[in-house]
Amino acid sequence: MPTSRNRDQSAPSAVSPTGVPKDSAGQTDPRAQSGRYLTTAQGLRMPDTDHSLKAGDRGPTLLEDFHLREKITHFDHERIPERVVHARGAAAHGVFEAYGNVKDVTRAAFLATKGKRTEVFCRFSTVLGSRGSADTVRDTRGFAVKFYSDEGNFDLVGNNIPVFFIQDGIKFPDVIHAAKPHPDREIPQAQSAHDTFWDFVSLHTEATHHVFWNMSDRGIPRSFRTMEGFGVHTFRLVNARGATSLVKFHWKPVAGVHSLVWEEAQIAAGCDPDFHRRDMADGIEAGAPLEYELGIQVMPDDGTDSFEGIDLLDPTKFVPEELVPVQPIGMLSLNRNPTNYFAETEQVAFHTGNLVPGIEVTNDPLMQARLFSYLDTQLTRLGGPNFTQLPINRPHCPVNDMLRDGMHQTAIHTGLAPYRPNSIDGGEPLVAEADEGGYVPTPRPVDGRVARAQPISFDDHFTQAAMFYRSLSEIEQVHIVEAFTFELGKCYEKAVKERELEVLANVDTDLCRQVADGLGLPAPQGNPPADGTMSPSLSQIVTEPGPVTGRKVAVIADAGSDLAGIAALTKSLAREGVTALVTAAVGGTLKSGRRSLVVERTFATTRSIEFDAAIIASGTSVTDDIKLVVMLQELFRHCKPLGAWGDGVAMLEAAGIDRNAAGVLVGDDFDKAFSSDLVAALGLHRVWARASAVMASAVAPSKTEPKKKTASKKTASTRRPRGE
Ligand code: HDE
Repeated sequence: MPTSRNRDQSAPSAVSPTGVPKDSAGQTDPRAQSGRYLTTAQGLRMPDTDHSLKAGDRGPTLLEDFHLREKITHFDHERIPERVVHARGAAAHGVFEAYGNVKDVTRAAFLATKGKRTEVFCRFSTVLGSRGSADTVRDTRGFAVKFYSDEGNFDLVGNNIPVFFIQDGIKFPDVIHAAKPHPDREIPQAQSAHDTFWDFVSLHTEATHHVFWNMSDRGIPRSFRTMEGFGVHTFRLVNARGATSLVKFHWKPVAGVHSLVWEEAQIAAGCDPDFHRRDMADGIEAGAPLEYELGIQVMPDDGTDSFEGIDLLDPTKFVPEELVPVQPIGMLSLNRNPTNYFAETEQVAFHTGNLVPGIEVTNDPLMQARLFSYLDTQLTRLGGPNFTQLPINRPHCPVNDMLRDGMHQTAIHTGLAPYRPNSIDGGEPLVAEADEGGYVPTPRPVDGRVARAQPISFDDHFTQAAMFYRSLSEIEQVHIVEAFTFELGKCYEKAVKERELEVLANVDTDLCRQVADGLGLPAPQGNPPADGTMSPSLSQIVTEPGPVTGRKVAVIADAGSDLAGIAALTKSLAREGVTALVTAAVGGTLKSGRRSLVVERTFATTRSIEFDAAIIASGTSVTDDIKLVVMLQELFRHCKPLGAWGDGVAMLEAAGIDRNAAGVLVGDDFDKAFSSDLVAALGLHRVWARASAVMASAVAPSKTEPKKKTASKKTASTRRPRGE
């Protein structure tokens, strides 16, 4: 029974943080700034914000200047602590639409209901660097998605790599301390190429598998759009009948999985540290959303927590797609840029414990520790326990939580009884059973002797690392050799390099020999795994052209260029979602007769890394401008398509580029065939046929001969997943 007394309380008027009264629907735009006049935080209009209040024109500043004090005090407190990991990030809003084909697997309505659209906020990040570090460093990328579902927020806080450095969360501070800059000089920023990282991973060999992914092309993604995502841990999904399955989540980018080449990544880190966030924001603004299909691998929950010999609780292992195919269950489209970086991207608070009915955790000891960490870190980062009330973190469903007070409380809670049981507030809030949407964990037996220990099944640190390396194409293997050679070459401690070579010897003899040669050290004998199973789906090199949405092409031009041809090229590329950017020696407008074209980039303001290809328009004069020559040569060296029509080819040749080389498109005129050849070349991502001839190698050429694949290797066999 509710209380019989009449309530006499009154609350402050309902206004937005900037004083906007709520509309009749009780809503305000949380972004609103109200009024046209400059005010103090108290709403007082100010005549001047350029001069402090002084005793005379040349006199000292007065303490009574409340405007000065408020302005400076607020400024002094504008920063919050950056994330201890994943500090560098960029985000976008979007929508997730469910295909509705997983009712058998989960009762989570946002996944199981066909056509159900759920708002999301997705933040991508690097792990190691500070908030202002470069986007293109070699690192794992965070891929964190907050689903604002009708049943509460579900956060899938994943990475672009399916495995992790450690098996038990208690090692997280160790791996991060080792990977962060050295504590004495805080060098190097945002990279793993230093002694403490390799010291740790060479001693802690369960990191080997993740290290191989980091040293592969996955460590330097081309863009967020072309990045795969993984939930990493095994989740337990529950359907409406209470039946459970063990599940791995995958994000498959519609644009394919593509990477930078190392030199490009290094140049971008200097020329455009915002390379990835700019690409995402520009793409969304240009109407090309980033799209990913959500998929699941479903394994039986038979009480063993393992599948075909793979321990599903060991986050250093993945389940090959050849063994359990990824079943697509919905589409994510990131289609809106945030309005304010701090309010949204910086203040968003992910938490692996944000779960909804139908999605549960497993005993993976890494996952278990994460369940503690995320809530804990937000208390420091966001200054108190009420961060869930921030607009970016608020659930989009009713909240009645009995949590009260605390720093920065913005809710004005009504009622007298934030406790249960109560009669004063009519017994509310009520608790919900499973059929009322309550989160009722599936009963699972827990039994065991208390110990700081791990199962024997966690002991194999090399088999999957070897499978990963072996499954890649030759060019991708060369990249791994070069990455190890570079990173270990940056270490000062010989003992660290030698110990990591011993680790490599236990993965692949040939790889170890090549890296040892590059370091000028002897290659140790190891004991690489005998099992030769391959997982071809791990290779990201495509042989058929894929989508080209979001790609950029430089069109090199000057006042004498074929402007009609450029306009036609721009139009035909735009139809494919590709942006053509007119690039010339100086800015302004190129004019010819009645036609004019705006110059969007100049040789001084751009660099090759911005483009996926470059085309020289007919009529463009040959120049020895070193900036253009370097740009064309870099594009060629980074295996990107180049081309020219008409006499534009002369500029290519002046830059030393052979018109007959692979991936160089030459036409008499700009026509349809030229455009479709270019789109096809872009769709292949790189002209790998050029690679061995042009790429700077970290290892002496005679020693880079990649290992030939033997045809007799097994492929992990295909199993039909449950719930298909
Ligand atoms: Fe995180 N991680 N993590 N992590 N993590 C954080 O939370 C932590 C782990 C991941 O865009 C922090 O809000 C521990 C695995 C992403 O805001 C912190 C352990 C995976 C993000 C934290 C792990 C991740 C974080 C820092 C071992 C991949 C960025 C700030 C038990 C599946 C989310 C914050 C964003 C962020 C702790 C392991 C991914 C400190 C203790 C495994 C994508 O709470």
